[in-house]
Amino acid sequence: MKRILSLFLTLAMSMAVLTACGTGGASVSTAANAGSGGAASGDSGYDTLHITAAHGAAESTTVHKAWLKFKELVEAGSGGAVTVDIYPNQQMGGDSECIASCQQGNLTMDSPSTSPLAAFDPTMNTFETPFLFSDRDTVYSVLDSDAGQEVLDSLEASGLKGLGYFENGFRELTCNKEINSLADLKGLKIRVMENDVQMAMWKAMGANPTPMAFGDIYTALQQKTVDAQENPLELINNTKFYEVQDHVYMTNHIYTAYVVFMNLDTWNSLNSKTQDLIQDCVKQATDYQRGICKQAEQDCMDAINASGSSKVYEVSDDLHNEMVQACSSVYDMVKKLAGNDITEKIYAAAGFNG
Ligand code: TK8
Repeated sequence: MKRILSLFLTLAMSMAVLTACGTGGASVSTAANAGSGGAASGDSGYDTLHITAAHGAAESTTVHKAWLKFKELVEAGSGGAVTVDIYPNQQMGGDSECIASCQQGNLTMDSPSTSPLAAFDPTMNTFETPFLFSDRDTVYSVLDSDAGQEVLDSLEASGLKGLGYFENGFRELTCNKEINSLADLKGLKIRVMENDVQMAMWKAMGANPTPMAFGDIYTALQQKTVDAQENPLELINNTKFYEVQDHVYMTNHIYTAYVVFMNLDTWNSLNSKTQDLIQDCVKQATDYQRGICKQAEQDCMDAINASGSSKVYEVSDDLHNEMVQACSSVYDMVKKLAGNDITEKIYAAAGFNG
């Protein structure tokens, strides 16, 4: 059903673009015309651009609120020359489909997790390092560092302009059995993101991981195709995974960022005034989300605990140490996939000895 809807939306958008451009240009952007004096830039000096943006999370999440903030700021800042339509909840397809759509110019902007993006740009694998970050302040300082910018810039080789990082969050394990030691993970059928490092780390911990798109998780848990999954509290709550899982363990085994990007041709067709505004609005939306996500996470924890279907538990230091130890076997893989140089820079910025 979602596929059909997404196909319909894509078709509807393409029609709208063709009508708007009148040139048959394939890009969603009308900016190419604007640059060559075709579409009105107006008195404001901003290019005319209609942005279609997609992401995979529910409308109640802070990443959706960040997108709404971006829309509000960029539309107001450009005096209406730049407009934004946001499609949440995998309406435009799963992460991998949306990344490909953005590369092809059928979507203007997207914000997938780093993990599925790594199949398009292996540099992203630096962020798949388990236990790389222990707190949000370190996360933000690394994402905002020169090394964080270098990872964003690497997207250009894939036809994408990296603009910033929204937050998905620290990931927690959910399952129906009690987990007290690493031995309890043995053979656990767990859904993981479509990423080689994620697969390897769960195997290293003794589990039996299956890669799967985000949109298929709830049904897979319900039908017991898998017994467990892992995601940040916001998604566990807002996608209602707690309804079909008894326990949430605060493993914090990885921090996932959402990477915000634009189709590179569209970006390159914009004048610098428009580019600067878009970049600045992504930055402001990022700051806005950072200001609300900690409280949102707490609220999600409270909601899960109050649900009567699931409870949130801290993990013991012993279990944490066992997990860290087992996962250390994937650091070499990360360096090989992402590149040693950039990985060393990210590790240094994070104060991490991988
Ligand atoms: C949303 C996904 C999600 C991710 C996952 O489309 O797949 O588990 O955490 O946020 O990107």
